[in-house]
Amino acid sequence: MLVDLDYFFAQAEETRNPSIRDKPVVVCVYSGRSEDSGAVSTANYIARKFGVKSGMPIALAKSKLQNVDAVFLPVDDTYYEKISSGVMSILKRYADSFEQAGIDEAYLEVSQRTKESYEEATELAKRIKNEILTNHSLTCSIGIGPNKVIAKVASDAHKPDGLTVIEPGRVLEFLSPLPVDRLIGVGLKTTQKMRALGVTTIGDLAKLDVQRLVKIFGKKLGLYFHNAAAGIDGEPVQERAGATSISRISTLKEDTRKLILITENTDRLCEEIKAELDQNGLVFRTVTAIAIMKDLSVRSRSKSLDNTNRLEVLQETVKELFERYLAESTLEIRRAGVKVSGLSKVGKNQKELSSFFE
Ligand code: DCP
Ligand code: CA
Ligand code: CA
Repeated sequence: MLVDLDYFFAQAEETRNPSIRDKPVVVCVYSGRSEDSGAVSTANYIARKFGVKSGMPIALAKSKLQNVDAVFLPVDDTYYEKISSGVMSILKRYADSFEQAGIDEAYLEVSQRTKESYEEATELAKRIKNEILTNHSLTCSIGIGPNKVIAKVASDAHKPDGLTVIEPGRVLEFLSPLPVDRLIGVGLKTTQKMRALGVTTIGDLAKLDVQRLVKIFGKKLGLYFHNAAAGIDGEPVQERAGATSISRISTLKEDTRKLILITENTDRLCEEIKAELDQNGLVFRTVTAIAIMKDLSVRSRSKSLDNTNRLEVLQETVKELFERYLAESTLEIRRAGVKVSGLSKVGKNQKELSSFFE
C-alpha cells in the first residue's frame, strides 16, 4: 500500500492552529524579492476549490482568493519534518518492509502480515488511518494494490481521506480511463509528448507500441511506461538511504550582508555535512542555501547538480547561492544554513522507479 498525507503542509498548519480549518489555507515559499514573489507550496482543499495549486505564483493564488477570508503562511520545514517522522514511525510498525517515498508518503509491503488478503489489508489501512488521525490529527489517503505503481495511482484516486483498493482482476479497468499523468514519472513535458502521440489516458498508453516508446523515451523509461500502463511493476518495497536530506544552520557573529562572513560559517557547515555524508556513504544532488533574516523570516535558494559528494563542489555552490541571494535582497542575514537533498548511496545502480524522475 501507499500511504500519502492529505494536503500535508497546509494540514500540518491546521493542526497547529485549528481555527483556520474552515478557511482557505495557502502555504507559500516566499522568495523574498518582493512581498508576494514566490510560489505556492500547497493549499488545503478549500483553497483548491478556488483554483489554487502547488507551484502557482503566490500573486496568482491571491487573485483567486480575492475578497475571501484566506490564510497565507510561510513554509515551516522543520515543523513538517517533525510531524513526518512521527507519522513514518507509526507506518513502519504496520509493514513487512517499508519505503519512505517523500516527506508525506511511504510504501508498505503488507503481503505477509495480511496473508495476501485484500480484506485484511483494507482493515489494516483503516487502523493506520485511525492511528494517524488520533495521534497527529491528520487525514491521509491510502491505495492498496498488487504493486507499487498501482498502489500509488490508487492512493490518488479518492482524495482527501481516501481508501482505494484495487485487486489484481480490476487493475486494467481501473487504470485505463485515467489521465496518463496519474502515473508517477509522467510530468508536464512527458504528458505533452504523449499527447502528440495521441495518448491522453493510461489505456491509450497501454496500446502504444513498446518499440515506439523506447525510441522516444529511451529504453529504461520507455519500458517503464509500457509496463506501468499495463499495471505491471516488479519493484520491491525497500528501505531507502536513511535521511532524505541533511542540513546544518548556524548563527552568524553579527547580522550581515558580507559574503565572506557568511561563507566562513557555511564552509564549516559544509564540512560537517560532508562528514555525515561519508559516514553513510551518500551522495547528494541538490544544494540549498538557507538565510534567516533579522525578523526570523526564512529565505532559500537551491541548485541541482549531478550526484556528487565533493566538499569543494558543495562549498562553491553554497557560496554561489548566497551571492545570488545577496544580489537580490537588501536585508541583513542573521543565521545561515546549508541543506543537501536528493541523497542516494554512492555508486548504487539506481533502478528504483522514483529514482528516474526525482
Ligand atoms: N510540495 C511543494 N511543492 C510542490 C508539491 C509539493 O512544496 N510543487 C510540498 C507541499 C506538500 C508536500 O510537498 O504538502 C506533499 O506533496 P503532495 O504532492 O503529496 O501534495 P499535498 O500533500 O500537499 O496534497 P495531496 O492532498 O494532493 O497529497
Ligand atoms: Ca500528500
Ligand atoms: Ca506526497
